[in-house]
Amino acid sequence: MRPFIPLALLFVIALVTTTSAQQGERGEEDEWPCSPPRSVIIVKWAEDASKAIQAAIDQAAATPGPDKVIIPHVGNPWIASETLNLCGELTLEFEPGVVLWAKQGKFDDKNHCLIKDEGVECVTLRGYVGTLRMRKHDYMMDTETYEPSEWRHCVKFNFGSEYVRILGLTMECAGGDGIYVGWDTRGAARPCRHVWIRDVTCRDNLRQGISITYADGVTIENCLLTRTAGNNPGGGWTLSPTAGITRSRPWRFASAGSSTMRAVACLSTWSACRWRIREAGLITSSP
Ligand SMILES: [Ca+2]
Repeated sequence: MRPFIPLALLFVIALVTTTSAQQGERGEEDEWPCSPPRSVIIVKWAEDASKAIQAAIDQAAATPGPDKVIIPHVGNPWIASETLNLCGELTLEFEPGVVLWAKQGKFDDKNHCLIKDEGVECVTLRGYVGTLRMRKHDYMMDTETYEPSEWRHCVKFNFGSEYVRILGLTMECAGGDGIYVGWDTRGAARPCRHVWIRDVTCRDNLRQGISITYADGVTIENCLLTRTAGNNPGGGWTLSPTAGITRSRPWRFASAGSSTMRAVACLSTWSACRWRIREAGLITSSP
């Protein structure tokens, strides 16, 4: 005789299981050691968005404790003429509808990125319905103005930053990757540690949606990587190499193969792939 389990009890079991799963999925957030912002700085609109936003970030850096800098939605794109340098203990919040757009004719150096780190801790870039946009097609077509390159990323972390979150933003038309996390090029080979990338869309970027070449503890969840084209490998994402990585869960597109390059191949077409991946351990390649 089969044991009788009341429907209500089944519901409770299902609820507990779901809650446990959600807690497991968000478990790393429990490890987030950073304090919430104590003060808020709202950026004032300016023709040169870079100077206005950088001034707010510098103000946050000069203020003891964690701060939030808010870029408000003003109805027009914020036009950036140069790279924004992040400070520590910073939440950079893009209000819904905000577009930060690289100015035409700027970012001409092959390594110019829209946003980069300086080896800091406790940084959150948050922008649900917020967009970081570069000018990939200009970079490809106008080689007199723009030095040919595959390194003009929307967001670059490669100076050993720790506790980094990128949430909800769309990265598009980068002259490189939407997001790059890699080597500290200043000599000390320090990986970025504890990086969360969640609810991000990378669209129409030149080289990759996301590249992780050197990091320790990366969580990537619920991202949409699509329409990467223009420079090899031209995929959704790459981790290089995969040796030594401990996976806490299967890749969602495991049917495409378990190697990174197969994963890249899966995402290298015009088709969009939604996926979730969690990685723990050192992700590295030769410098
Ligand atoms: Ca501060």
